[in-house]
Parts: sequence; C-alpha cells; structure tokens
Amino acid sequence: PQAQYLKDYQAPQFSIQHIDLRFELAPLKTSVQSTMTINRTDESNADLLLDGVDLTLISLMVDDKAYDDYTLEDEKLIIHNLPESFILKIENHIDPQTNTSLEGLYLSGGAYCTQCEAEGFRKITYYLDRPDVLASFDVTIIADKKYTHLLSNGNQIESGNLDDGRHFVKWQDPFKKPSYLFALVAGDFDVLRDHYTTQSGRKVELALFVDKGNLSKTPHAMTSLKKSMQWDEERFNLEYDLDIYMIVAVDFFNMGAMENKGLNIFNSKCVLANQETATDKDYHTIESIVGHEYFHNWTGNRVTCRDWFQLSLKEGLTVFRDQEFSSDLGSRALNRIDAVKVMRTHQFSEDAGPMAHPIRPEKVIEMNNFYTVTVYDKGAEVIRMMHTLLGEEKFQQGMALYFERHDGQAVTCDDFVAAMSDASGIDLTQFKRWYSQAGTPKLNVEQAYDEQNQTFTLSIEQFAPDNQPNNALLHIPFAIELLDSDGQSLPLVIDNQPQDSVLNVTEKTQQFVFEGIKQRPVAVLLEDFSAPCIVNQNTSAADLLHIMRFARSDFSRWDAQQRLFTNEMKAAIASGEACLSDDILSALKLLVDNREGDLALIAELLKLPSYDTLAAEYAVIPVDDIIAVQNAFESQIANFLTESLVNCYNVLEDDGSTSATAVAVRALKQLCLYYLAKTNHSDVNSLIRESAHSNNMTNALAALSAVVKANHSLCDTLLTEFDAKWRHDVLVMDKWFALQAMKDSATSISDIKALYDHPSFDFGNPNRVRALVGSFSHFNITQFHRADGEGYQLLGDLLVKLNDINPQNASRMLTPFMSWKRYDENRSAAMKAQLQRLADLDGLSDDLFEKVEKALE
Ligand code: BAL
Ligand code: ZN
Repeated sequence: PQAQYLKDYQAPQFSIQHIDLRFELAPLKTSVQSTMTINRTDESNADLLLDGVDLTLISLMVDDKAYDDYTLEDEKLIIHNLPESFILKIENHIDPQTNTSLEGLYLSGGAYCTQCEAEGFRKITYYLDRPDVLASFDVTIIADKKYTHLLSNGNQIESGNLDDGRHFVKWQDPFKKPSYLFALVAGDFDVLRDHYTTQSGRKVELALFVDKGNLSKTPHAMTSLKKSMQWDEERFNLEYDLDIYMIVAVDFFNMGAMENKGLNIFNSKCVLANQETATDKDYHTIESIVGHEYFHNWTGNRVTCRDWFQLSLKEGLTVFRDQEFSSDLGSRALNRIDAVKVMRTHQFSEDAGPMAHPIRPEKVIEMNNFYTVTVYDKGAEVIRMMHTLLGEEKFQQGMALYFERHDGQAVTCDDFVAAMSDASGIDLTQFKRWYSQAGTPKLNVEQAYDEQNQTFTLSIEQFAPDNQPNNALLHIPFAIELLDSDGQSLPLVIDNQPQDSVLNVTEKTQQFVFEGIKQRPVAVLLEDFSAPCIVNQNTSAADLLHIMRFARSDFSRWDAQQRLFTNEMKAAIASGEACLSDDILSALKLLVDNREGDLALIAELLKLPSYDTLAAEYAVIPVDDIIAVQNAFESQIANFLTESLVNCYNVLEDDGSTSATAVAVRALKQLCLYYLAKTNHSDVNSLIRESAHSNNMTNALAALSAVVKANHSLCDTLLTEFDAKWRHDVLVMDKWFALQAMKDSATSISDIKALYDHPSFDFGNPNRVRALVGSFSHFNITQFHRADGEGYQLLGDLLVKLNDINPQNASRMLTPFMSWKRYDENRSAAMKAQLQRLADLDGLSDDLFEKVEKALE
C-alpha cells in the first residue's frame, strides 16, 4: 500500500463545476451515469486521473463522442489528451448487494444507502474523489416502487413514474460540495415530519426516516435537531441554509452518523430512543450526535477541508461545538468529566502508542484509520485552548472572520488559526505547534510557600512526551485556583497586578510568584483540564480532600477525587495491601448521606477510576493487580456504606421522566445498586429484581450491569429474561450482547463463540460486533487478558474474518492489540503473535496493514 504525505499536497489540475448523476438502482447491478462539466486549472497538458474502486466501466464519452484515449488501472481511470474544458460522460456498474464494506453504495436491511467519507465516492463512480474539488450536484434516482422514498442532497425538483413500472426522483443541491458529502438513500420508511423557523424567519422542513414500526422512537432525535438549530443561531449566529433537513436511520453503518449536505445518514443506535429501550446515556449521546452532524453544516460543509490531513479542521471544531452544545443545555461539569475521561484513557494511550499522530497527521496509508480520538477529541481540546486564550467574544469574532473569508472553500487548519489570530490580535505562532506535534506533554509543578514574604510560587516545567523527544515547547494555557484553609478562592496577584486564572506557560521552566498570600494555600492545578497534558504533582491526600470539598470547578473536585483514588490504588498495588483509609470512606459516606448539589455529580464522585485510568499510570500494566485492588476497594466501599446506600436508593424518587433532575436521580440510584450488588444486604435481591423489571431501560440495565459486574447469583436468570423480552429489538439486544461479553467467567470464551450463533448476531453488522467482541476486549479485562492467550485468540480470529467482510470495522476492533508492548512478557508475546498472524495474512486490507505494521515496528 502507498502512503500519502501532507508535504506532497498539490492543488488539482482540473476542476469539476457540475456533476449530473443518474442512478438506476438494482441489487447486483446498479447503473451509474455521470455527466461532468470539467475545466483545466493550469496550462499543463496533464492527464485526468480519476479515482475508481470496484467499478465496471461501461462507456466513456468526451463532448458527446465516444472516447477511447484512456488507461484503466486497478484504482484509477487515466484519460489522456483532453481539451481545456469539456463534458465527460461515464457509465459504470456497481454491485450494492455484495458490498459488505459499508462504504460507497450498499444495500442494508432492505434499503440502499451510501457512505462516502472519506474516500467512498470512488466506489460509486469515477471521480476526483478529494475534498478540494467542489461541484454542484444534480441527482436522479430511478428504482422499483417498493423503495417508496428516493432521497439525495438538497431540494427535490422533480418526481414521477416511468413506463416500466419504476419511479424516479430528481434532487438538486444548490451548494457546491466535495464528493464525500454526497448521499443517496432509497427505501420504504416511516417518516416523522416537523419544521423549524430560523431566526430570519425561513421555514425549514424537517424529516426523520426510520424503518417501519420505529416511529415511536423518533421524537427525541427530532427535538434534539430543533434544539441544535436554535443553539447554533444563539451561540454561533449560524443559520441553516436549505429548505429541508433530512435524517435517515440505518442499521448497518460503520460510524455513528454522517453529515451529508441536507441528508444526514445515521447509525440507528444514534437516533432511535424511547424510555423503554434506551438509557439516559443513550438519550444524551443521541442529542450530542444529532447536534454534531447538524453543526457540520457550517463547520465542515460550508467550509470544508483542503485535504484529509486537515480532518481536524472540521472534526476538532465540530466536537468542540457539540461539547459546548451539551454543556449549555445540560451540566457543564459532567460533560467536561466525560470529555476528559476520553482524553485521559483513550487519547493519551493512542498518543503514547504506535499510532501516535498529531491532530493534523503528516502521513496516511488508509484515511479511515485517522477518524481517531486524537483528530476528534484532542482536536477539540486544541480548539478549546484557543477559546480559553481568546475568551468567548474574541473566539466568536474569529469564527465570524473564518466564515467571511472561507465560506464555500476547502481550507486548512492554518487558515482557521489565522482567522482566530487576526480577529483577536493574539499571537498563536507558538500555539500552532499543537497541530504538528504528537504525544502528550508532561508538566512538573513545584509549589513553595514563603511565610515571611507571604508569597506562593508555582514553578512549572514542561517536558516533551517520552515517545516524541524532539517536540518543541508548547504554548499551554494553565488554569489554576488557590484556596485558603476555609476553602475560599484567593485573589491572584503577580507584580502588584491582578492576574487572570489562566497562566501562559510558554517556556521550558517558568515561575509564577503570587503575592499577598497569608497562609499556605491549596492549589487547584490545570483547572477544568485547561490543556491536554499530564501534570506531575505531589498533592497530599489532605489537600486533595480539600479540593474535593471546595474547588469552584466541579470538574476539579472530581479530578481531585480521581487523583486521590488513583494514589490509593497505586499504593495498594505497591504494598500488596488494599485498604482504603477511614478519611476517604467517611468522605464518601458524607457525599451519599448529605446529597448536596448535583446528584449525577455525586454519583461520579463515588466511582473508582476505571481500569484504563489506572493502566495509564504504568509503563507495564499490572493487569491482575489493578483488577484485584479495584474489587477490594469496591467491596470496602460497598460494605462501609451499605446502610447509606440502601437509604439513598430508597429515599430518591425517580419520576420516570427525562428531566435533568430525574436523570440525576437515576444516576445516583444506579450507583447505589452497583455497590449494593456486592453486598449481602437482605434487601438487595428485591431491589435488583425491581430495577431489572422496570419499564425504564436506564433502571433495567443498571440492575443487569450490577449483577454482571458483581457476579451475582441473579445474573443468569435476569439475562435470560432480558433475552426473551427483547429478542425482537436488535438495538436493545446490543446491550444484552455487551453484558454477556462482560461476564467474568471461566467459560467466557466459549460463551461468546456460542453467541455468534444467536439469531440476533451478525458479523456484517458493526453494532453487533462491537457490542459483543468490542465489549469483551475493552471491558472484560480478566478474560480478555487470560494468561492462556485464549482471549487474544478470540479477537485474532474475529479480525481475520472481518478483514474480508468489513476492513474498517476490523481496524477499529484491532485497537486493544495496539498497546501489546505495555503488558508483561507472556501477554505481550501472545498479543504480538496475533499481530504477526495478521501481518502474514494473504489479502490483508490497507486498514489493518497500516496499524499492524506500526504496531510491530
Ligand atoms: N464525518 C464523519 C462523521 C462525523 O464526524 O460526523
Ligand atoms: Zn464529525
């Protein structure tokens, strides 16, 4: 496979102004006729190199005449000796039915649908399949009438019946767009229709298409869409631009959703929800993904990427926007906690491993491998840091300038930063290194209090990441708070001047001397995770407890709790003695008994750090020790707090609604149940049964996860009941597959293999595969990392199979093997053997090749 390099970027030598596409849909042989208006962009007499994969060329005409001066290669159609400007007509055939890669045009669950990002359009027809070629699209879809809805981007301009019994619809998209934003859907759907009136008074039609029978699961997504449209007007002054906005939900989809212009295609699990089938977390995810895709209309579609190395231009920015949307509508602290968990576990681990790449990568073999937590989530952190440095007002001025300069263009991350810098007058030259450097920077922070001079000094030193020793110094916005012994926030004064809480760390070592500090303060460092860094600090347990109680930032209170627990767990692993201190247990008891403030935050404050969080602390991960200490601490907490937990569970009233209050009540009750399942309290079984039989999926699933995690005697009974109740609903069954996969049992491996034959399981469906095997490899730590290597063998077998069915999904599922070097000798050898097995595979896909090769380097 050929790598592509950012440094080799060249502007296209041809532009395509317009493309007229005509599809005649048929499962095994769909005809695609394309008519393109093309111009040369330079004086050269270059050949036209069109991308095309898995296509059968039928005919080619230039200016209405048959043309044979071309060369057809495996993935390119090279047309020679073309004039200055011309009309190119191509007909080709494709086979949607056997397309299991879920890229290009494919038939899924009885409907045709497309996925073109990043490079899927070339599986539909020959084209300049790159994001900097922007054309207007007219699309005619012809199909059997059983496909009642024929959809594409833009506005419907014509429809009718054909003499042969088929029907057609013609769509026109007035906005020029790159091919990756093209979409086509044909199927027989139920439709939820609504409308939205924009701030300027335009009425926009809204339509949500779902499989027949699913209408009752659509209102939440529709409400989320209307909230997104309103929020983008209010916070970013951005209004929707077409007359219609459509969302289609399909069962077979590699990603969560896709922002095709005017016609979003969603994985059904990111759309469908009602209280019986979806958890509160699902509701939250749906709202945020509906928002994310909607926000792309400006950040991605109106202004798009020049090349795929710039993916974070649209993804980092749009994740930042969806995070802000969720935070403005819900709890800012909880959203921040969720985002930081993703960073500290998945992103830091990617950044420290063989797939480490800057948010703007420089070398790519398979672009689908770069839809990563680095490009998305670290990308969003980089935008957030700019927001922190500029403040909301100047940031919005930067956004306005970005759109003023670049609406309708395909641009770079540099163009974005230039708009931010020009609009604000803030120099972002050093800051821009965040775009080109991989790895997680480390900060050492030393604290010194001088009683005599009443000064407090923070000395901050920045280090390049271990795996990127040559990284240059970064501009790091480092936010702090100083607390006095009463928990009051102290004013920050440096050189007699009031100082902002955000310190600009730009040098190797810097000292910040705060004046007028009358007693040793407690410092809250990297408040709100103001930069994606690792901070080495020696904060005492007493200070962490003080921060947990008093920090103004709820995020930082949680952060202190995580640090405290992490320290305790590490100490327990080092000493071999797992015993939580009475101070900590009492602090937890106070939280449960007093229940002051946001109950959902209290639930978070009661959870131990995850396995991944602990694993991140070690060069060689002590798998068994982490699990042992986690279990021991959870039992101690459960036993110490039993009465408080039962009381809390019984006192809290769940009104069953979707209000923020009800969601928070359920979050805390779930947490109580989780711990209680680990005790022998006499009421536990009835509480678990009651929750498991609830009509509210949040409660039902809470009970099931509690029994699975506790290996409780009710586990098998409840799982069997759940299967019987929900077998008709594949999305709910995904929850069941995930629970099965997380059961820590000696028979886990054979149980999972047996589930491959379950009527609801399907290797071709990414949701099913991720639910079962993804949950196993990520969350069933004990069984996945079995000493006999059977867990790794299971994943290896799956990857070999998926390599042929769906390479994109295979590549995602490979992730747990990427950190093979961080395990003990036996485990790492067994994981490496699976990677080697893949490397030796005939017909290894580019997707797997790139990651396997890097992992084995
Ligand atoms: N563009 C791919 C799906 C998403 O990030 O919205
Ligand atoms: Zn996106």
